[in-house]
Amino acid sequence: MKRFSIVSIILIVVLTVLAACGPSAAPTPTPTPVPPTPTPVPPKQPPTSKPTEEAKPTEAAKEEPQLAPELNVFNWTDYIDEEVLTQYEETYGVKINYDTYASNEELLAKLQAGATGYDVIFPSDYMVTQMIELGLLAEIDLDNIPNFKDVMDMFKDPPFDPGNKYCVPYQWGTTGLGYHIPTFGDEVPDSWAYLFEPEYLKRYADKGVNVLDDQRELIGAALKYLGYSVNDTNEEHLYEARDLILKAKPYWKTFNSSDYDDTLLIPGEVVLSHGWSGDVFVAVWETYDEENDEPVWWYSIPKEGAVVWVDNMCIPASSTRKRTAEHFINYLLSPEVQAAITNYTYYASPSEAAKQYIDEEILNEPAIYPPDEVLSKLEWLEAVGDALRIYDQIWTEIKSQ
Ligand code: SPD
Repeated sequence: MKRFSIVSIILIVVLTVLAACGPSAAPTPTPTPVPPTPTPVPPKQPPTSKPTEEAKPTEAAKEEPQLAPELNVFNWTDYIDEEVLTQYEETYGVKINYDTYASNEELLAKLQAGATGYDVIFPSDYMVTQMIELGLLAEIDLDNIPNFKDVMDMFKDPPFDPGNKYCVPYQWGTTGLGYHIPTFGDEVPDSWAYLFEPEYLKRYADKGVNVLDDQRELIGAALKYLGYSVNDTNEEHLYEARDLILKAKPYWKTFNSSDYDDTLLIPGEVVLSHGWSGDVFVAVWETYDEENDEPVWWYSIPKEGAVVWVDNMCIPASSTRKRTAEHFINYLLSPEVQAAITNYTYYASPSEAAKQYIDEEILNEPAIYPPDEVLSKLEWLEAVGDALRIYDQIWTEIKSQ
């Protein structure tokens, strides 16, 4: 729990007292440009004890539906403040078994290989479509998710899941370039050329370049640079994207989308990284030069356009604890919990009501909450139907050469 520090523990104690005062008791944001402190989850009632192997329900749980004793949750790497899980276990007596993955394709492969134990998963937009088509998701009962009312309109009734029949949103963000300011100086890597053009790469590749180990994201970035849609299904265009990637690949040090912020950006193992907004902002705040009051890392959205995405909370068709899964999903969607997650992940929350609890530095950061004029240049990844076969084949070529 890297961003959960002593400061947070003090804040928990303060918030436990302040929680009784209602929403106005939200923590005061720290002044710009000091990196935001995480907002611990205001408990429904003072924490009782540390979670044990068999968590015991508290008084709050008595008004709740019959809940299963445990829940198996499978989420992206480093995508939650673990205090949120502890709080749920202590309040409702449900033990959370938490496991992580690094890409949509890894999640899909696990489910297709017959993994049946999971109760809550977090696929992105296009992967929701694929999973619905494959019959891998259970329908969700929105009546059991009252916090869905706080979801912003832009995330309701999405094209990849009409009527939110299967999923509700968890967190959203963009995909761009994280760059090391001391290396680039006044120059802002504002184009995908910085990732794909050998003429550019030659200047800094010896200091390390990372790309996301994610087939739709990497092929999508190459397509976008070539002037095509990130969802292009034209075979010729896809081969052009493959060739661009293969020419750039010798200059790349790593393919990493799981812990690149911690293991590559923060320690300075690379100076440029294809990355997701929140992960790059972890590096921005963790390396912030407080003495000179300036960041060491920053994030740019390339001028050719990029991907905007939303990860979603869904229940696999094989889950046997659907009602408890919905209860947990509703908890994760509550305004205070959404804010605690965003204050930890630096990804934007789809909950309008969470905004009052989100640190102002995050809420007012256009690279995290992009304004409409930026959003209008971005593209959502969509399922590509039969062309997925070509994407898979190209990805195998890219990874094996
Ligand atoms: N460290 C958590 C990252 C989660 C990012 N999900 C992004 C999916 C975009 N296709």
